[in-house]
Amino acid sequence: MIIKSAELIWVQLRLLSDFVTSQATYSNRPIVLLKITGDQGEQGWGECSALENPFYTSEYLKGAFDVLKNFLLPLVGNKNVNKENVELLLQQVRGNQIAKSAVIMAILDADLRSSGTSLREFLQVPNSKIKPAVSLGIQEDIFQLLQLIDLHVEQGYEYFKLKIRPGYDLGILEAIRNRFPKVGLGVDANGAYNIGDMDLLKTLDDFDLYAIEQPFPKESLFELKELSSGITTPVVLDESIDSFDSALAAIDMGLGSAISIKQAKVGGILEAKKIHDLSKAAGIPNTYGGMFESGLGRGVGLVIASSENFTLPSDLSASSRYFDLDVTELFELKDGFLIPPTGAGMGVEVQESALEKLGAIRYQVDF
Ligand code: OSB
Ligand code: MG
Repeated sequence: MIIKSAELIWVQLRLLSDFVTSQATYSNRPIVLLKITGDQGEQGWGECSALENPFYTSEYLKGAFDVLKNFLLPLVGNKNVNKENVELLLQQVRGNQIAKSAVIMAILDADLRSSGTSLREFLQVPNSKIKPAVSLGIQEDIFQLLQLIDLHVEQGYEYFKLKIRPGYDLGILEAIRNRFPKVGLGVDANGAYNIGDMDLLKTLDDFDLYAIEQPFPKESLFELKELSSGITTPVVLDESIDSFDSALAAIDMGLGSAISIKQAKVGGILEAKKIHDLSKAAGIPNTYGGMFESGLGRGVGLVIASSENFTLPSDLSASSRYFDLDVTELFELKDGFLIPPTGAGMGVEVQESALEKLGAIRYQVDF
Protein backbone atom coordinates (compact mmCIF):
# COMPACT_ATOMS: atom_id res chain seq x y z
CA MET A 1 0.00 0.00 0.00
CA ILE A 2 1.37 3.41 -0.96
CA ILE A 3 0.60 5.86 1.83
CA LYS A 4 -1.03 8.93 0.31
CA SER A 5 -2.26 10.85 3.32
CA ALA A 6 -2.42 10.78 7.06
CA GLU A 7 -4.49 12.52 9.65
CA LEU A 8 -3.42 13.13 13.25
CA ILE A 9 -6.48 13.52 15.44
CA TRP A 10 -6.15 14.98 18.92
CA VAL A 11 -8.92 13.70 21.18
CA GLN A 12 -9.43 15.13 24.64
CA LEU A 13 -10.72 12.22 26.73
CA ARG A 14 -11.23 12.77 30.44
CA LEU A 15 -10.93 10.11 33.10
CA LEU A 16 -14.10 9.67 35.17
CA SER A 17 -12.00 10.02 38.30
CA ASP A 18 -8.44 11.10 39.03
CA PHE A 19 -5.85 8.33 38.99
CA VAL A 20 -2.95 8.83 41.41
CA THR A 21 0.33 6.91 41.19
CA SER A 22 3.68 7.47 42.90
CA GLN A 23 4.72 9.28 39.68
CA ALA A 24 1.78 11.48 38.74
CA THR A 25 -1.90 12.34 39.04
CA TYR A 26 -3.86 11.72 35.86
CA SER A 27 -7.18 13.52 35.21
CA ASN A 28 -7.18 14.28 31.51
CA ARG A 29 -6.51 11.53 29.06
CA PRO A 30 -5.81 13.18 25.74
CA ILE A 31 -4.85 10.74 22.98
CA VAL A 32 -3.78 11.11 19.36
CA LEU A 33 -5.32 8.88 16.73
CA LEU A 34 -3.60 8.33 13.42
CA LYS A 35 -5.64 7.60 10.31
CA ILE A 36 -3.70 6.63 7.21
CA THR A 37 -5.04 6.31 3.68
CA GLY A 38 -3.41 4.29 0.88
CA ASP A 39 -3.47 4.82 -2.88
CA GLN A 40 -6.32 2.31 -3.31
CA GLY A 41 -8.35 4.01 -0.60
CA GLU A 42 -7.23 1.54 2.07
CA GLN A 43 -7.56 2.91 5.58
CA GLY A 44 -5.94 2.09 8.87
CA TRP A 45 -6.19 3.48 12.38
CA GLY A 46 -3.51 3.70 15.05
CA GLU A 47 -3.48 5.09 18.57
CA CYS A 48 -0.66 7.09 20.10
CA SER A 49 -1.04 6.36 23.81
CA ALA A 50 1.70 8.62 25.20
CA LEU A 51 0.55 10.24 28.43
CA GLU A 52 0.14 13.97 28.95
CA ASN A 53 3.43 14.33 30.84
CA PRO A 54 6.84 12.59 30.71
CA PHE A 55 6.59 11.09 34.21
CA TYR A 56 6.00 7.42 33.31
CA THR A 57 7.88 7.24 30.01
CA SER A 58 10.19 9.94 28.64
CA GLU A 59 7.70 10.39 25.80
CA TYR A 60 4.66 12.62 26.29
CA LEU A 61 1.75 13.32 24.00
CA LYS A 62 2.62 16.75 22.58
CA GLY A 63 6.17 15.56 21.93
CA ALA A 64 4.92 12.35 20.32
CA PHE A 65 2.56 14.37 18.10
CA ASP A 66 5.51 16.45 16.95
CA VAL A 67 7.65 13.36 16.27
CA LEU A 68 4.82 11.76 14.30
CA LYS A 69 4.14 14.85 12.20
CA ASN A 70 7.74 15.91 11.52
CA PHE A 71 9.76 12.70 11.56
CA LEU A 72 7.80 9.43 11.43
CA LEU A 73 5.07 10.19 8.90
CA PRO A 74 7.58 11.62 6.38
CA LEU A 75 9.43 8.27 6.55
CA VAL A 76 6.36 6.35 5.34
CA GLY A 77 4.63 8.99 3.19
CA ASN A 78 4.44 8.14 -0.52
CA LYS A 79 6.18 4.81 0.11
CA ASN A 80 5.00 1.27 -0.30
CA VAL A 81 4.52 0.26 3.31
CA ASN A 82 3.34 -3.00 4.82
CA LYS A 83 3.63 -4.98 8.03
CA GLU A 84 6.89 -6.53 6.83
CA ASN A 85 8.82 -3.30 6.23
CA VAL A 86 7.26 -0.69 8.52
CA GLU A 87 9.65 -1.15 11.45
CA LEU A 88 12.66 -0.86 9.17
CA LEU A 89 11.29 2.32 7.58
CA LEU A 90 10.91 3.94 11.01
CA GLN A 91 14.29 2.80 12.29
CA GLN A 92 16.09 6.07 11.57
CA VAL A 93 14.21 7.68 14.46
CA ARG A 94 15.79 6.71 17.78
CA GLY A 95 13.54 5.74 20.67
CA ASN A 96 10.08 7.32 20.55
CA GLN A 97 8.47 3.92 20.89
CA ILE A 98 4.96 5.17 21.63
CA ALA A 99 4.90 7.44 18.58
CA LYS A 100 6.20 4.57 16.43
CA SER A 101 3.61 2.18 17.83
CA ALA A 102 0.83 4.39 16.43
CA VAL A 103 2.25 4.14 12.89
CA ILE A 104 2.76 0.39 13.20
CA MET A 105 -0.81 -0.10 14.45
CA ALA A 106 -2.26 1.94 11.59
CA ILE A 107 -0.22 0.06 8.96
CA LEU A 108 -1.12 -3.32 10.45
CA ASP A 109 -4.76 -2.31 10.60
CA ALA A 110 -4.84 -1.34 6.91
CA ASP A 111 -2.69 -4.28 5.81
CA LEU A 112 -4.66 -6.93 7.72
CA ARG A 113 -8.01 -5.44 6.68
CA SER A 114 -7.04 -5.71 3.03
CA SER A 115 -6.74 -9.49 3.40
CA GLY A 116 -9.66 -9.83 5.84
CA THR A 117 -7.33 -11.05 8.57
CA SER A 118 -7.81 -10.26 12.25
CA LEU A 119 -5.00 -9.30 14.60
CA ARG A 120 -5.78 -12.46 16.52
CA GLU A 121 -5.26 -14.62 13.43
CA PHE A 122 -2.11 -12.71 12.51
CA LEU A 123 -0.60 -13.18 15.98
CA GLN A 124 -1.95 -16.74 16.18
CA VAL A 125 -3.57 -16.02 19.51
CA PRO A 126 -5.95 -18.67 20.87
CA ASN A 127 -9.62 -17.87 21.08
CA SER A 128 -9.88 -16.90 24.71
CA LYS A 129 -11.28 -14.30 27.03
CA ILE A 130 -9.54 -12.23 29.66
CA LYS A 131 -10.13 -12.18 33.39
CA PRO A 132 -8.77 -8.70 34.00
CA ALA A 133 -7.17 -7.00 36.95
CA VAL A 134 -8.42 -3.54 37.78
CA SER A 135 -5.63 -1.09 38.56
CA LEU A 136 -6.56 1.16 41.50
CA GLY A 137 -4.79 4.47 42.08
CA ILE A 138 -3.64 5.74 45.46
CA GLN A 139 -6.65 6.80 47.56
CA GLU A 140 -6.90 9.45 50.26
CA ASP A 141 -7.56 6.91 52.96
CA ILE A 142 -7.97 3.22 53.50
CA PHE A 143 -11.77 3.43 53.78
CA GLN A 144 -12.05 4.84 50.29
CA LEU A 145 -9.79 2.09 48.99
CA LEU A 146 -11.83 -0.65 50.69
CA GLN A 147 -15.02 0.87 49.32
CA LEU A 148 -13.57 0.97 45.83
CA ILE A 149 -12.57 -2.69 46.03
CA ASP A 150 -16.06 -3.58 47.27
CA LEU A 151 -17.60 -1.76 44.33
CA HIS A 152 -15.41 -3.58 41.81
CA VAL A 153 -15.94 -6.98 43.43
CA GLU A 154 -19.66 -6.36 42.95
CA GLN A 155 -19.02 -5.63 39.26
CA GLY A 156 -17.23 -8.97 38.88
CA TYR A 157 -13.54 -8.13 39.23
CA GLU A 158 -11.42 -10.75 41.01
CA TYR A 159 -7.96 -9.22 40.63
CA PHE A 160 -6.73 -5.84 41.85
CA LYS A 161 -3.47 -4.10 41.07
CA LEU A 162 -2.93 -1.48 43.75
CA LYS A 163 -0.66 1.49 43.27
CA ILE A 164 1.63 1.81 46.27
CA ARG A 165 4.36 4.16 47.46
CA PRO A 166 6.47 4.40 50.64
CA GLY A 167 4.08 4.87 53.58
CA TYR A 168 1.11 3.57 51.58
CA ASP A 169 1.91 -0.12 51.45
CA LEU A 170 1.86 -2.50 54.44
CA GLY A 171 -1.04 -0.70 56.13
CA ILE A 172 -3.37 -0.90 53.15
CA LEU A 173 -2.40 -4.49 52.42
CA GLU A 174 -3.14 -5.56 56.00
CA ALA A 175 -6.53 -3.86 55.92
CA ILE A 176 -7.42 -5.38 52.54
CA ARG A 177 -6.31 -8.87 53.49
CA ASN A 178 -8.42 -8.63 56.68
CA ARG A 179 -11.49 -7.72 54.71
CA PHE A 180 -10.85 -9.67 51.47
CA PRO A 181 -8.68 -12.68 52.38
CA LYS A 182 -9.14 -14.38 48.98
CA VAL A 183 -9.12 -11.58 46.42
CA GLY A 184 -6.29 -11.56 43.82
CA LEU A 185 -3.89 -8.77 44.76
CA GLY A 186 -0.87 -7.24 43.08
CA VAL A 187 0.98 -3.99 43.76
CA ASP A 188 2.71 -1.46 41.50
CA ALA A 189 5.17 1.07 42.94
CA ASN A 190 6.21 2.73 39.66
CA GLY A 191 9.78 2.74 40.94
CA ALA A 192 9.10 4.62 44.18
CA TYR A 193 11.34 2.60 46.52
CA ASN A 194 15.09 2.54 47.07
CA ILE A 195 17.66 0.21 48.55
CA GLY A 196 16.77 1.25 52.11
CA ASP A 197 13.32 -0.32 51.58
CA MET A 198 14.65 -3.78 50.72
CA ASP A 199 13.64 -5.44 54.01
CA LEU A 200 10.17 -3.90 53.94
CA LEU A 201 9.62 -5.06 50.36
CA LYS A 202 10.67 -8.58 51.24
CA THR A 203 7.86 -8.73 53.82
CA LEU A 204 5.35 -8.30 50.96
CA ASP A 205 5.70 -12.05 50.47
CA ASP A 206 3.32 -12.40 53.45
CA PHE A 207 0.32 -11.01 51.54
CA ASP A 208 -0.01 -13.67 48.83
CA LEU A 209 0.43 -11.15 45.98
CA TYR A 210 0.42 -12.19 42.33
CA ALA A 211 2.91 -9.41 41.53
CA ILE A 212 5.13 -6.64 42.83
CA GLU A 213 5.49 -4.37 39.81
CA GLN A 214 8.51 -2.09 39.34
CA PRO A 215 9.44 -1.64 43.02
CA PHE A 216 12.64 0.25 42.10
CA PRO A 217 13.45 2.60 39.22
CA LYS A 218 14.68 0.91 36.06
CA GLU A 219 18.23 2.12 36.69
CA SER A 220 18.38 0.22 40.02
CA LEU A 221 19.67 -3.02 38.58
CA PHE A 222 21.23 -4.41 41.75
CA GLU A 223 18.09 -3.72 43.80
CA LEU A 224 15.75 -5.35 41.26
CA LYS A 225 17.90 -8.44 41.10
CA GLU A 226 18.31 -8.66 44.87
CA LEU A 227 14.56 -8.41 45.51
CA SER A 228 13.43 -10.77 42.78
CA SER A 229 15.86 -13.44 43.89
CA GLY A 230 15.01 -12.92 47.58
CA ILE A 231 11.22 -13.35 47.48
CA THR A 232 8.74 -15.80 45.99
CA THR A 233 6.22 -13.17 44.78
CA PRO A 234 6.89 -12.41 41.10
CA VAL A 235 8.74 -9.10 40.62
CA VAL A 236 7.26 -7.64 37.43
CA LEU A 237 9.34 -5.33 35.26
CA ASP A 238 7.31 -2.53 33.68
CA GLU A 239 9.30 0.72 33.20
CA SER A 240 12.44 -1.47 32.89
CA ILE A 241 11.18 -2.99 29.63
CA ASP A 242 10.77 -0.66 26.66
CA SER A 243 12.14 -2.85 23.85
CA PHE A 244 13.11 -6.40 22.89
CA ASP A 245 16.75 -5.60 23.76
CA SER A 246 15.87 -4.36 27.23
CA ALA A 247 13.85 -7.55 27.79
CA LEU A 248 16.76 -9.70 26.62
CA ALA A 249 19.18 -7.89 28.94
CA ALA A 250 16.77 -8.02 31.90
CA ILE A 251 16.22 -11.76 31.47
CA ASP A 252 19.94 -12.32 31.06
CA MET A 253 20.74 -10.36 34.22
CA GLY A 254 17.88 -11.86 36.24
CA LEU A 255 16.46 -8.43 37.06
CA GLY A 256 12.89 -9.62 37.56
CA SER A 257 10.73 -12.70 37.47
CA ALA A 258 8.02 -11.45 35.08
CA ILE A 259 7.66 -8.88 32.29
CA SER A 260 4.86 -6.41 31.70
CA ILE A 261 4.26 -5.79 28.01
CA LYS A 262 2.37 -2.79 26.64
CA GLN A 263 2.54 -2.60 22.87
CA ALA A 264 2.80 1.21 22.96
CA LYS A 265 5.62 1.30 25.51
CA VAL A 266 7.76 -1.23 23.61
CA GLY A 267 7.40 0.32 20.13
CA GLY A 268 4.41 -1.48 18.73
CA ILE A 269 2.55 -4.72 18.22
CA LEU A 270 5.39 -6.47 16.36
CA GLU A 271 7.95 -5.75 19.09
CA ALA A 272 5.40 -6.80 21.74
CA LYS A 273 5.04 -10.16 19.98
CA LYS A 274 8.84 -10.62 19.94
CA ILE A 275 9.06 -9.89 23.67
CA HIS A 276 6.22 -12.33 24.32
CA ASP A 277 8.01 -15.08 22.37
CA LEU A 278 11.31 -14.34 24.10
CA SER A 279 9.71 -14.39 27.56
CA LYS A 280 7.96 -17.65 26.77
CA ALA A 281 11.19 -19.31 25.63
CA ALA A 282 12.94 -18.07 28.78
CA GLY A 283 10.18 -19.31 31.11
CA ILE A 284 9.34 -15.76 32.23
CA PRO A 285 5.59 -15.02 32.53
CA ASN A 286 4.03 -11.90 31.02
CA THR A 287 1.31 -9.54 32.09
CA TYR A 288 -0.27 -6.95 29.80
CA GLY A 289 -0.28 -3.41 31.14
CA GLY A 290 -2.79 -0.72 30.33
CA MET A 291 -2.12 2.97 30.09
CA PHE A 292 -5.66 4.32 29.92
CA GLU A 293 -5.97 3.62 26.20
CA SER A 294 -9.03 4.45 24.20
CA GLY A 295 -11.07 1.54 22.86
CA LEU A 296 -8.65 1.13 19.94
CA GLY A 297 -5.59 0.49 22.12
CA ARG A 298 -7.73 -1.44 24.59
CA GLY A 299 -8.97 -3.82 21.90
CA VAL A 300 -5.41 -4.41 20.68
CA GLY A 301 -4.29 -4.98 24.27
CA LEU A 302 -7.04 -7.53 24.81
CA VAL A 303 -5.94 -9.50 21.75
CA ILE A 304 -2.26 -9.51 22.71
CA ALA A 305 -3.07 -10.29 26.36
CA SER A 306 -4.85 -13.48 25.24
CA SER A 307 -1.52 -14.85 24.00
CA GLU A 308 -0.24 -17.95 25.66
CA ASN A 309 2.44 -16.54 27.93
CA PHE A 310 0.23 -13.94 29.66
CA THR A 311 -0.25 -16.10 32.72
CA LEU A 312 -0.32 -13.24 35.24
CA PRO A 313 -3.48 -11.08 35.41
CA SER A 314 -3.36 -8.11 33.01
CA ASP A 315 -4.58 -4.62 33.91
CA LEU A 316 -7.15 -4.16 31.18
CA SER A 317 -10.41 -3.17 32.76
CA ALA A 318 -13.74 -2.26 31.18
CA SER A 319 -14.00 0.99 29.20
CA SER A 320 -16.69 2.38 31.51
CA ARG A 321 -14.20 2.37 34.35
CA TYR A 322 -12.26 5.09 32.59
CA PHE A 323 -14.54 7.04 30.25
CA ASP A 324 -18.20 7.76 29.70
CA LEU A 325 -17.63 8.40 26.01
CA ASP A 326 -14.94 6.58 24.05
CA VAL A 327 -13.88 6.75 20.40
CA THR A 328 -14.97 3.14 19.72
CA GLU A 329 -17.48 0.67 21.01
CA LEU A 330 -17.06 0.01 24.73
CA PHE A 331 -15.52 -3.12 26.20
CA GLU A 332 -17.54 -4.24 29.18
CA LEU A 333 -17.18 -7.01 31.72
CA LYS A 334 -19.38 -10.08 31.08
CA ASP A 335 -19.47 -12.56 33.97
CA GLY A 336 -16.05 -11.32 35.04
CA PHE A 337 -14.49 -11.53 31.56
CA LEU A 338 -13.53 -9.14 28.76
CA ILE A 339 -13.80 -10.45 25.20
CA PRO A 340 -11.04 -9.54 22.73
CA PRO A 341 -12.25 -8.20 19.36
CA THR A 342 -12.22 -10.61 16.41
CA GLY A 343 -12.90 -8.44 13.34
CA ALA A 344 -10.42 -7.76 10.52
CA GLY A 345 -7.45 -5.54 11.31
CA MET A 346 -7.47 -4.32 14.88
CA GLY A 347 -11.09 -5.46 15.02
CA VAL A 348 -12.27 -2.16 16.45
CA GLU A 349 -14.09 0.64 14.60
CA VAL A 350 -13.29 4.26 15.41
CA GLN A 351 -16.59 6.13 15.37
CA GLU A 352 -16.45 9.46 13.56
CA SER A 353 -19.56 10.57 15.45
CA ALA A 354 -17.77 10.05 18.76
CA LEU A 355 -14.78 12.06 17.50
CA GLU A 356 -17.13 14.88 16.67
CA LYS A 357 -18.83 14.79 20.07
CA LEU A 358 -15.44 14.81 21.76
CA GLY A 359 -14.39 17.93 19.83
CA ALA A 360 -11.49 16.19 18.11
CA ILE A 361 -8.90 18.47 16.46
CA ARG A 362 -7.63 17.24 13.09
CA TYR A 363 -4.28 17.82 11.44
CA GLN A 364 -4.08 16.66 7.82
CA VAL A 365 -0.77 15.53 6.24
CA ASP A 366 -0.63 14.99 2.45
CA PHE A 367 2.35 13.40 0.76
O1 OSB B 1 2.45 1.54 35.76
O2 OSB B 1 1.15 0.24 34.72
C1 OSB B 1 1.47 1.38 35.05
C2 OSB B 1 -1.25 3.84 33.97
C3 OSB B 1 -0.49 4.85 33.44
C4 OSB B 1 0.88 4.74 33.48
C5 OSB B 1 1.48 3.62 34.04
C6 OSB B 1 0.73 2.59 34.55
C7 OSB B 1 -0.67 2.73 34.54
C8 OSB B 1 -1.58 1.75 35.13
C9 OSB B 1 -3.03 1.81 34.76
O3 OSB B 1 -1.22 0.95 35.95
C10 OSB B 1 -3.45 0.61 34.01
C11 OSB B 1 -4.77 0.81 33.35
O4 OSB B 1 -5.78 0.58 34.01
O5 OSB B 1 -4.83 1.18 32.16
MG1 MG C 1 3.30 -0.39 36.05
